[in-house]
Amino acid sequence: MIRDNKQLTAEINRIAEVAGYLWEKGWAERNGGNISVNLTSRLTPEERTMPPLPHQTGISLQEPVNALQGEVFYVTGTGKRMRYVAKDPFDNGSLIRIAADGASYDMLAEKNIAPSSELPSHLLMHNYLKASGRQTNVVLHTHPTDLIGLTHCKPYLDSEKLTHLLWSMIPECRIIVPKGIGIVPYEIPGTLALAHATIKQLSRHDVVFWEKHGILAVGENIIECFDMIDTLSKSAQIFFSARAAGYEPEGMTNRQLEDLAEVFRL
Ligand code: 2HA
Ligand code: ZN
Repeated sequence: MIRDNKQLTAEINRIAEVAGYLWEKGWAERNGGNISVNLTSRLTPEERTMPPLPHQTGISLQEPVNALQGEVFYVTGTGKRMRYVAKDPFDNGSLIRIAADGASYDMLAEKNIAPSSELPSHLLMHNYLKASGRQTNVVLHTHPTDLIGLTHCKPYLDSEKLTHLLWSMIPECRIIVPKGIGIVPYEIPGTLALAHATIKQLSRHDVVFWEKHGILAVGENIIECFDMIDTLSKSAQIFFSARAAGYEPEGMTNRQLEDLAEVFRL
């Protein structure tokens, strides 16, 4: 029984915890957002080769993910709501295993819940990150109102400019999101075009803004992914609050930001 694995259950509980935060934050209207987590290292060799659900094998992927052969992921289900993932992750998501050819996957547990429409994109990102040697297990996508709001303003659709603006609102932002943010111009949700454009940004960043749609973060664990987005959102709120009060926030100076980089070895 897969739920007897304490390490796995702890990881799934963390996914549920974060799904709850996404809902509480107002970042997950209806079925907005999706999560995938590589759980392979949490499984015993026997669990890694567990039999698939009946008739749920060889589900093809649009593009192969050769760096992920045999790896097992938890993925939120298509059309499933984060507020329900929070309550019952196994009723609103599934475990899948990438086949030995890297071109298809099997459904493992526990129910036959079809994965998120963004699964092919998530897997391409996991594949890219693994092939680049990054210690990244998580891809988290969500819809934070304030950060999406910023992407509706053309002058901010510039990675350096927006990174500087958000960093300069609060010292933590510089520390918690040291690689800044990448920006992907609008693409239709769920498309591989969006995935490939995102992967380009992931070579330099852990957080990517999708114009007029949402945010994607990658990291070693899901709490760290949530924290990066939450800190960026805090910065955006400080910026908007100052603006709403009728003044332009001064922002930290370049010197102050450089001092942080030096002290925290960023
Ligand atoms: O899962 O957020 O981008 C719904 C979405 C698609
Ligand atoms: Zn989305």
